[in-house]
Amino acid sequence: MDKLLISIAGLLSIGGIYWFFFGKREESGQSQTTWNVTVDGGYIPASITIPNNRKSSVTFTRKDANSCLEEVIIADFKIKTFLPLNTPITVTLSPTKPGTYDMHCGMNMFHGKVIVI
Ligand SMILES: [Cu+2]
Repeated sequence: MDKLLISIAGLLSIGGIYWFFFGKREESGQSQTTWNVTVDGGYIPASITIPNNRKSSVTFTRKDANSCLEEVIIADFKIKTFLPLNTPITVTLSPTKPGTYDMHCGMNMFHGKVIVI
């Protein structure tokens, strides 16, 4: 009987651990301070969510030879960065106000969003 109770307790705590990590991961899917954005025919993902009043880093990797995408601009964060082909470039965002901010290529043709929550 004791053994049975112990294994039930064991199963419950394993379940709890799963729930804890799974729940946490879902939550951090809402906003995270580190993002990798692939630049290939646009921005993938096209929308990133970061927390307000914290530093977040976004690493862009351009895989598209189209010169249209060689520059990324996030005007509200004064970011205007050249993206060499296949070279990860990291920019730091320090938002102080929640909102949705535009990121776009040098010619304002491809668009993405930075959402601050
Ligand atoms: Cu462009």
